[in-house]
Amino acid sequence: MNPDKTCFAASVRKRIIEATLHAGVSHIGGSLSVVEVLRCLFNGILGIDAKNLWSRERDQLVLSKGHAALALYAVLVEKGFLPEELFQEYGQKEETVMGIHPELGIPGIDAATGSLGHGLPIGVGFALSFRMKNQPFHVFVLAGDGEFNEGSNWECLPIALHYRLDNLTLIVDRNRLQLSGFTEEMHPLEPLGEKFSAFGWDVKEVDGHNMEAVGEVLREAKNRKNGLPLVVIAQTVKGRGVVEIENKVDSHYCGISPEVARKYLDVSFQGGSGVIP
Ligand SMILES: Cc1ncc(C[n+]2csc(CCOP(=O)(O)OP(=O)(O)O)c2C)c(N)n1
Repeated sequence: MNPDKTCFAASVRKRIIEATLHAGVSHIGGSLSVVEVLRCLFNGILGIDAKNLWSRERDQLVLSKGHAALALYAVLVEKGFLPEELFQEYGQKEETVMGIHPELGIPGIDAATGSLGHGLPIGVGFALSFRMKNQPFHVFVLAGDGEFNEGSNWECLPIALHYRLDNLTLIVDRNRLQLSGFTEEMHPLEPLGEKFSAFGWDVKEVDGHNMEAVGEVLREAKNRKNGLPLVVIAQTVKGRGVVEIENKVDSHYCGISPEVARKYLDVSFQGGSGVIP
């Protein structure tokens, strides 16, 4: 293991594709859409390193869209936080902690998620606890846009404002798709930013695949002291990087053929260059 090494979006994408190929099926679409956000969080935003990996006394990340666990595992293994042998168990073993959804007990996983609509409530609790204990840590919650079908998410918004939780940042992966269709056709969310604003939250929008822009907005998020919780709406593409499934409903939970996988896995890349963005 080489703890705390830089991870690159291209290598994370390759791992997601390879693991999907071997497992036969995964939540590949929603995993590929959050690669840049996770990569930025783990490269210099989250105060997490090999020494405090298991600690609650550090910034916390709640992957509320728990079905995208494969993306998080891929980042953790690239960072050297998750052992390679454990990662290789994904989709290969009945008895493994490398499940479809993240569980406590896996290095770098701060909350067990998978049942949608619970990550933000957990994140509000973490942030409130840091505030009450006067601890300087920040909480990031990464949620899907389809997750805003869940009333529990909306119930949290006034609570976070009431407690002035500027140590809380919600990132919404706005890929405009949910399990079986486009959000605006199934459960319309727009104008999403205005809805968060109406709850008194600060709102920012960013191109969720532009690493520099994402890094900047998340760095600023961590340094805020204005008493307002923040939502970052990250405009993304479901399945990003694998053109065969990009922006397709079926990308939610599917396999990848060896031919398609080979197209992406065979390219030689160094540090993020190559065909896979
Ligand atoms: C409470 C709950 N209801 C239903 C599901 C099944 N489910 C898994 S993913 C998903 C769609 C989520 O959409 P979104 O949050 O937009 O995820 P993305 O499209 O980014 O993968 C659903 C309904 C679940 N995990 N939890």
